[in-house]
Amino acid sequence: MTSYPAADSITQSRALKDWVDECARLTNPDRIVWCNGSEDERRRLTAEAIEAGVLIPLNQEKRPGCYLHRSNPNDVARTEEVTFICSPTRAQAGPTNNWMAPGEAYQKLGALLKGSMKGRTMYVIPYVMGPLGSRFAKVGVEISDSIYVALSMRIMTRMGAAALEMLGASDDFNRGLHCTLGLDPQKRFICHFPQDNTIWSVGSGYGGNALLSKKCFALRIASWLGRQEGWLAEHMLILGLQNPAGETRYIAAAFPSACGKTNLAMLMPPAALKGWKVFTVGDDIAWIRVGPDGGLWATNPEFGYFGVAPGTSMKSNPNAMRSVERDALFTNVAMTADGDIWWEGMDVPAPAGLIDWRGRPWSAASGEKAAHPNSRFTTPMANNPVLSPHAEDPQGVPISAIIFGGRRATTMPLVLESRDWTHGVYMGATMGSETTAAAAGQVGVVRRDPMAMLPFCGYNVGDYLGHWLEMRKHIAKPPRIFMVNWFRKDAAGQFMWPGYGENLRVLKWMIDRIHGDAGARDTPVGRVPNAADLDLTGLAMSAAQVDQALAIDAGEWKNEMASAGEFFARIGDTLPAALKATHGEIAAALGVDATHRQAG
Ligand code: OXD
Ligand code: MN
Repeated sequence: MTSYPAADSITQSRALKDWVDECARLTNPDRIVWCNGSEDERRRLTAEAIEAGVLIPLNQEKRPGCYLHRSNPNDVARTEEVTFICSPTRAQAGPTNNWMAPGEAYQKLGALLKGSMKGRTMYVIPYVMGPLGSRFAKVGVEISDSIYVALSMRIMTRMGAAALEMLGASDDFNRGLHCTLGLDPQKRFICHFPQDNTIWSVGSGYGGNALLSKKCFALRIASWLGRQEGWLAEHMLILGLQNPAGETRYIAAAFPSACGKTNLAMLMPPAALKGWKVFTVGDDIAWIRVGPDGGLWATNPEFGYFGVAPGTSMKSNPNAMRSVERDALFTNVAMTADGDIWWEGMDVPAPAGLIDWRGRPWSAASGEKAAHPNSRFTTPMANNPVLSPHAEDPQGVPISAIIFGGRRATTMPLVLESRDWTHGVYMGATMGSETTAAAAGQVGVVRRDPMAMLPFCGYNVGDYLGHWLEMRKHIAKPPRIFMVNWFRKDAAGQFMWPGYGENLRVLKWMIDRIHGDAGARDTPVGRVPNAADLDLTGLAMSAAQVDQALAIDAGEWKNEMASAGEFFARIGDTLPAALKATHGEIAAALGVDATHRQAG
């Protein structure tokens, strides 16, 4: 088998060379290609991907540098049911993760990987997560037989020579081995070995399963590294909020998928709030550390966005639309007759001659979606017109507020401020989001999703919550913690709050609270503004309507406490006592019985 270039000429890391050799012996590729991240390389790989039918060139006049990829229709989303945390014991993975013993996982996937790259090219993809030269930054290397992965990793991470330079002769890097295995769902396994800083992912080419830098390394493995090393890896956007006087505060916010995270990260301020600006630091992941000032500082470890396309429009998120005008890879969107892109919710009528995400002519009469509901764009963050000037700051940005949020038709007010750090961690621990049943008009089934990390926490969720509480001892200046809900509905099933840009009014209240300039009332579940405490300038809503969105309903909260209590019972022994105590205190203040029903 040949290697371009020879490993010895490209890296000083003995450990890296040995590991690449080991993977090559296992998978037996025809060729090994070390990626250097250059523009020349991008052009060459793109040409090869077009030749192989992996990428389809889009209209280069309308969308320069943009290409379409159509995935195997069986491979369009993350597959939580075959995602495993392979820690030495089941207890270390905890009650919310699938677990496989490390020996069993290496053996099972090893058998699938044996000779799996015969006749194929093995790409060695070195990358850095976090700004170069930053104490946040970490090196990973992904080995993959997918040219789509190699090209996507160049967008999503700082990929190539810079990573090998940062690695030097060290053996400290995440080892990610990925093989498509003919995209056979029977051979699909996403296995994480936190103790080995290793990921083995087989049988899928979908971003969340195959771009190992993202969910696999920057969240699952990094959450575990963060616990060992005293920092946090979180499923959070980071935004900068600049007031009319030019002062900027930074906010980190955790939401489950499909709750408007990318929209919030790129928010367009409403015209009525003159002089306010929002800048994006990150749209999905935050690595958070205690800074020299005793506050929390955060960075976005990624270099690009992997966003959901449907629903993105010039109305809902013009900055995202501008971010995909050039150099973007689209996956499973529809293609227009003139080689442009289209998806549902783009706010442009479906043009005639549309080709659907599977490559078939589409007509509205088919009743099918033209773009897959989880179709995506992968685009460099540098394309974002409101990218924060501090997105690449090696120090990260100082965090003034942490927000947790979900999609809740009932119960959760527009905004709620925690009393202190422990109460804030409790809010994050019990946060939930409604399943699609809510969309059908019924009260949805609430899936508890602590800190939006349920599918992404690389170790026992109880220990993870303990780590959050433990962090407080090292933070002299803790940020305030809030809960938000943009999705509350009235009795007629209408959203109570307009959302999108208007959410800035809620963020502004938070910043004012931090400066001591805004009012709030105490309730058993936290502090809530009255309508009069929010800046409602130019908002087409009465104060009474806003108060309705802010209301705390004792009956609804009774159910909420029971449901949160059930989740706590499921966590079991590792649930920190302080959170159990907070639960009891809130229940007592509400006058409800907080007894945890035993799980199972
Ligand atoms: C997600 C994503 O699934 O960011 O959360 O892709
Ligand atoms: Mn995400």
